[in-house]
Amino acid sequence: MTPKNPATCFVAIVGKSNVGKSTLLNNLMGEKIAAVSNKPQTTRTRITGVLTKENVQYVFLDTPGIHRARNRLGEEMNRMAVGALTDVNCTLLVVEPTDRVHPVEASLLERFKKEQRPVVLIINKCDTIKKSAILPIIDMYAKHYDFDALLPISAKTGEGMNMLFEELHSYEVESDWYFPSDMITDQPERVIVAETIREKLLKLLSEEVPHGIYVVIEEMKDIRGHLLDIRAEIFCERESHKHIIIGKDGSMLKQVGIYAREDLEAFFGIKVNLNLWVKVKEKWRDNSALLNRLGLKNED
Ligand SMILES: Nc1nc2c(ncn2[C@@H]2O[C@H](COP(=O)(O)OP(=O)(O)OP(=O)(O)O)[C@@H](O)[C@H]2O)c(=O)[nH]1
Ligand SMILES: [Mg+2]
Repeated sequence: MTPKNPATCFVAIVGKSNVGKSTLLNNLMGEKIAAVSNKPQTTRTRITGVLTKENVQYVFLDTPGIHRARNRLGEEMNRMAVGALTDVNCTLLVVEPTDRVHPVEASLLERFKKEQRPVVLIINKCDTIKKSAILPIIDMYAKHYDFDALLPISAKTGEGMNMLFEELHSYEVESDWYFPSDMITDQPERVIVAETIREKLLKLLSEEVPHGIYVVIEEMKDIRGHLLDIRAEIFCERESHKHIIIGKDGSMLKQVGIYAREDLEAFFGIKVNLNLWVKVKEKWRDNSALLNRLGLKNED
């Protein structure tokens, strides 16, 4: 058998907030590289997952959920999502199995029509509905766009993922790979650490507080290859939020640290020592220069 030529496949994962785009990215990768939470606006930047399988290199672009922006950060996130649509071979529009097309999806579909873009509709979270409910949802979406395929899946259980990979074959193009074959993401280690901590804050805190948080890794030292010593600063928007994040006698911060350390030890494969500090930075989500420094500004 002659070896196949190298091929690549760039895939954008887009949709409204909280539909499971990052869960899908993690499942496609077989590794957790993107933060996931039950709160909207979890993903703030474009996250690249690189998966090299036999002769094909897939480059998945997870994006922030498109939403009605209430601050500059939100505007940048929306821009980042739409920016990911340039130069991809395939677009996955991820939706939830509901009985109506959300306005965010309708407006994306209008855009796709103008561009005559090849789009695969991913109806995610199909583990939450009866099998008999899937067909009417497929019919409803099919009336709105001439999708290349409409696939019911569950990014959580993995159901339908084989079908998705089968579908992606048709978008491969013969080309040299863009990334080394052992690379899985373009996110630096410090970003992965910061995002892991932010994910735990999203998990443990209620609605308003975690959305106003960013995390900076001040120091990360590898001590003789068997201990990672990390000092992280958690910035929130108000003094009152700071108290909530720290919790009674430090209990909340301690729990954040326990959960984050667990994930980080699994990711890095060594022991992790985590020092967390909480600070206040008012109105940072409208601070353009800071957003730029934090890598939360769209560069396109
Ligand atoms: N039951 C079920 N839950 C899912 C599935 N996929 C994702 N979820 C849950 O849906 C919530 C949102 O998942 P995310 O992957 O963070 O969603 P997202 O689209 O990346 O969200 P944003 O980054 O905020 O736009 C989390 O609580 C996930 O556990 C699925 O297939 N089934
Ligand atoms: Mg996400």
